[in-house]
Amino acid sequence: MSVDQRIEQLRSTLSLEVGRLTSYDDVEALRVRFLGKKGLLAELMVFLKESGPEQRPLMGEKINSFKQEVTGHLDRLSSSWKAKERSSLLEKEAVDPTLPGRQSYLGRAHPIQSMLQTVLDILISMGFSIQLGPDVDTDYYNFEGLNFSPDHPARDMQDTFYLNQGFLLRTHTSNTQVHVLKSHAPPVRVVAPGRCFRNEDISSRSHVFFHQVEGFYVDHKVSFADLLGTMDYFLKRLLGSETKTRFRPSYFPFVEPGLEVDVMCRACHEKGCRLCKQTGWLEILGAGMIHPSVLLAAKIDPEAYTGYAWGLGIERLTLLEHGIPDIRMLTENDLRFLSQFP
Ligand code: FA5
Repeated sequence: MSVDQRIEQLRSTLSLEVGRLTSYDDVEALRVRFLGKKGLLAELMVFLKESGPEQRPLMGEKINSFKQEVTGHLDRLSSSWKAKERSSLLEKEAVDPTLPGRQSYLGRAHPIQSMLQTVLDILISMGFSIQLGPDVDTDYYNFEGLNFSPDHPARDMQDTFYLNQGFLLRTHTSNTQVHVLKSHAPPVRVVAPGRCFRNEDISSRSHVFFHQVEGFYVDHKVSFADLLGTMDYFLKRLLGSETKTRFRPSYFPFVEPGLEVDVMCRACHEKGCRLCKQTGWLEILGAGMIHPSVLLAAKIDPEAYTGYAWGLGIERLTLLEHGIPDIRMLTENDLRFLSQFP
């Protein structure tokens, strides 16, 4: 084959390949294929080597001019593809400067978190220190160590989410009492905030997921009067002295005697509403003197030590504080609702 025939062949290959180009990168790949060190044009040098001295200058000229032709052609293609790609990128990323700017919102604490912090601040100032117990725990810490025997009817008071391998989601923060009393010798004066879970019907005042703050104090000669005085002082600091509270006797297997505290419903101002079940009052905490069996299970001598404990619901306090009529509003994450809390 003569050099002219080979050049003609390469010219038609090039025009075929140009018809298949889809991008700037394709052009550059074609450039390497034709003009690269081991490219198709480099192969033409074989014709030069094999030619006699009188044909060589003419052949050199032909090869050179074909090389320039290919280079020029590829250069034009490459700049036109580059321009095409740039303009489609601009189109894709087009910004409309007439659009109004996006408003940015400052984050703020969730009302439950704010209430939790307020409660803890007061209790810390009263000499309590924070301990955390596990959300996932065993039957022993949630029930048995708190004087609930396996078939104790009071277990039904707290419907439980059971997990596998003997674990459960704690139904109250009282599990922390058992953990702490087992591992710390008295005196202990602890508050234990945390999440609780109960497999019960959701209503305007009860949810399957809520927060409690447990508090307990064990020492020589801790009395029921100490419990009442502590609760009274704490609630006055939290709610103000004008907010009415009432203490009622109640039953929990892990205290004796036990009580519950109700607060006047601020959602309806005692008129009666869905939140307070038309009673004008909302129960916010259970409390009592720690049962001797609980102390014994933690290897604390109930003859030498006594203690009190309480468990306070944070959601109910938050509802009362802001007059929110339904606990579900606290977990719906509706920004129109949440942005009302400074
Ligand atoms: C208890 O959970 C006891 N562990 C409290 C306790 C601790 C008593 C130490 C004695 C000594 P109770 O189930 O009543 O008790 O719950 C205490 C508070 O948690 C309630 O007053 C309420 O404020 C809150 N609470 C309970 N269940 C729910 C629920 N489903 N949704 C929202 N808050 C709840």
